[in-house]
Amino acid sequence: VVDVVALGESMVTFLPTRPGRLADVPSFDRGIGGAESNVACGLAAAGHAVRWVSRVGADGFGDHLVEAIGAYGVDVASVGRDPSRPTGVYFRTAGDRAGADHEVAYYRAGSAASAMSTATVELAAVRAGRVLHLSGITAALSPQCRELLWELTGPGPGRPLVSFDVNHRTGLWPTADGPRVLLELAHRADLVFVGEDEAEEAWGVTGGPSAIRDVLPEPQVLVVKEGGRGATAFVSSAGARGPAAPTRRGRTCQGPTPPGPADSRGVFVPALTVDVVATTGAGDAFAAGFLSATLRGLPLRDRLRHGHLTAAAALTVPGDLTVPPSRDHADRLAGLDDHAWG
Ligand code: KDG
Repeated sequence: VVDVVALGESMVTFLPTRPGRLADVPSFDRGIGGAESNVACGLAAAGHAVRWVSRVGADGFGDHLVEAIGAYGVDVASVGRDPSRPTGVYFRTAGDRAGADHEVAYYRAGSAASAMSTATVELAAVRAGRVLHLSGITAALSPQCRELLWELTGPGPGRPLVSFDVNHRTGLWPTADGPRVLLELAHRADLVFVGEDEAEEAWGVTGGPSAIRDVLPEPQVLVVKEGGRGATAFVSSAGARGPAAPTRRGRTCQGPTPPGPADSRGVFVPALTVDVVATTGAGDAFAAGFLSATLRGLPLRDRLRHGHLTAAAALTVPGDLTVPPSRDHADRLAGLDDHAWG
């Protein structure tokens, strides 16, 4: 049984070995980037059965991604290899704290993953989990990638719970229709993650989490990330039951434990205060923690706490990907009383 399938492009990431402009730094360390595979690795580290679906080139960087993501315990058997297109790579500045000059240089146009489509990806493998995790990055890669997301977020029998991280990457969109496409996809998802700043930048929504909920009333669960302050989750009554869980006979039933207060005003949980090294990948880590707790049927407040805990682990390392706290450790920290959570 697959708990979560994550579909999206991963890239070899080059991280400068010291701070400074890309024009100045002389050497880089190799890492792994890719919002959806970051989520997959976080979930695998938390003990879930996870599959990553993508396409990479038939090249050394493709080998590395498949091996390294597989080493996290993620099922990579459905990752296609494309001999005619390269694996994407990207470079970014080391520090990316707010206010610091942050540069991202993508070399991914025409990549193997940008050729993902309803024809080149095995749809049955993508739909095989309880949860399907997608992000808006895929929509920016090519028209066929966009079509693939449209298909996967459409109605149909046996559709998994569709989790969608808006991930608006302005530098990736070749045209101005990114915000509109992302909003349409978010309307079609069951669980949406969006940053408060992202909603303002993409859709011009000011007024905080409830104003964003007004724009996105459809998803059963909406999580608005409010930067270093915390996050607010809204759950409609249908979403209070969690994703379908397989029964022994192979049919599905709803998740075992209701999450607690389903509240139209939203549930806010403050973030942890940490010394931030780099924010890249923190949103993915948050999604992994939140999804893990959702799959375990934990109450909404604990889902947010687990999101913050795994995000904190990612915020304190330079790379995109981190090893989150163990499940036991995270459970202990999430179980601390409200006072300890600020
Ligand atoms: O969320 C982190 C990702 O943005 C990073 O790992 C690289 O997937 C990436 C992208 O497309 O920017």
